[in-house]
Amino acid sequence: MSTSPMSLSRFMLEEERKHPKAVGDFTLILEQIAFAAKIISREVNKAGLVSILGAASTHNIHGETQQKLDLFSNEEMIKALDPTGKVCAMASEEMDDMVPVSDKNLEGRYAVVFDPLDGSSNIDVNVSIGTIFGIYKRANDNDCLKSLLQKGKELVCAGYVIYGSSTMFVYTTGNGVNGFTLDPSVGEFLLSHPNIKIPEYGKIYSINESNYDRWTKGIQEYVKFIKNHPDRQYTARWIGSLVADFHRNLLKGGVFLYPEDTKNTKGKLRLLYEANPMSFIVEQAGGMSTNGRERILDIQPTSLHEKTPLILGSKYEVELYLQYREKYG
Ligand code: AHM
Ligand code: MG
Repeated sequence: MSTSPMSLSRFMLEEERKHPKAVGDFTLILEQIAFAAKIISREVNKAGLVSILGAASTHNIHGETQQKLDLFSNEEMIKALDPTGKVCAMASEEMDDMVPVSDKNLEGRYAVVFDPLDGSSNIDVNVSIGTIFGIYKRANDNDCLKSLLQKGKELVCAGYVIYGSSTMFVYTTGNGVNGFTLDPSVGEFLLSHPNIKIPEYGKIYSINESNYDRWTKGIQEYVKFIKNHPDRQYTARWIGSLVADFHRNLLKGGVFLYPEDTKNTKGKLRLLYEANPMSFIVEQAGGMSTNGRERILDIQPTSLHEKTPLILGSKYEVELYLQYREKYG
């Protein structure tokens, strides 16, 4: 007799039972993120049909005000998390300051960071995009900002949702990485990719090569070497959505790079909403992540929207980059 598939909800509950002191707050937060993801997925999938895209505050055929999908996604995340009363602080890539939380969250024991819809340039053209999130325990004192500005290695959970040919929810609580695929017929995420491990090396390198002339010598020499690698033929893949590029490389192996250049002197990606969650996941899957000088998860954030160079993926390719960086700068 075949067993019924493991749903994300059941998986979370079974994980919670492994922690006898758990009171369910964390599971509730994660459940709510998964709920928001289903709503966002639904809107992303029908985006072309209902002309929800375009400038914010346009009207649909029912005369209702429409929003851009990234603003919509931001609101859905907040609407899902705030009512839990468990989140003392939130920060979103879409908002300049901390997300205001309602009073019932003041005692909340967790802080959440998220990029509600990453891959903005791909939203209007039907190319895979995603939601990224990270969850921290509240910092000891009452400073909410401090709870959000913790090092990535303090994350208790990180995950992403990819809205691709199917919708997938991938997350880790520091005990391996698991992926769940949304079955739209039952409206549930079902365990499809248990215990994901990134291969030791891959054949894919992902970098926006139009920045070549602005790169440092280290990155230029690295890419030249990769293209003429003595042992295997690499191929380039660049979707322009971190979630999609990362997800592919996580499953197939390889490296994703958004390094610093003369225009983006600190790279383009944000430490809190993009680099830290993905770095936590890749390390849990057996890979590596660096800014070229230090492990991403060791960086002490100083502001909500700071950027960082990001090089992450299979161990072999990331270690090789560090050698080139060391040699050429
Ligand atoms: P966004 O937060 O505005 O969506 O930008 C982040 C995205 C990443 O998903 C992607 O890796 C990168 O920007 C692509 O940048 P570029 O357009 O320079 O290739
Ligand atoms: Mg983003």
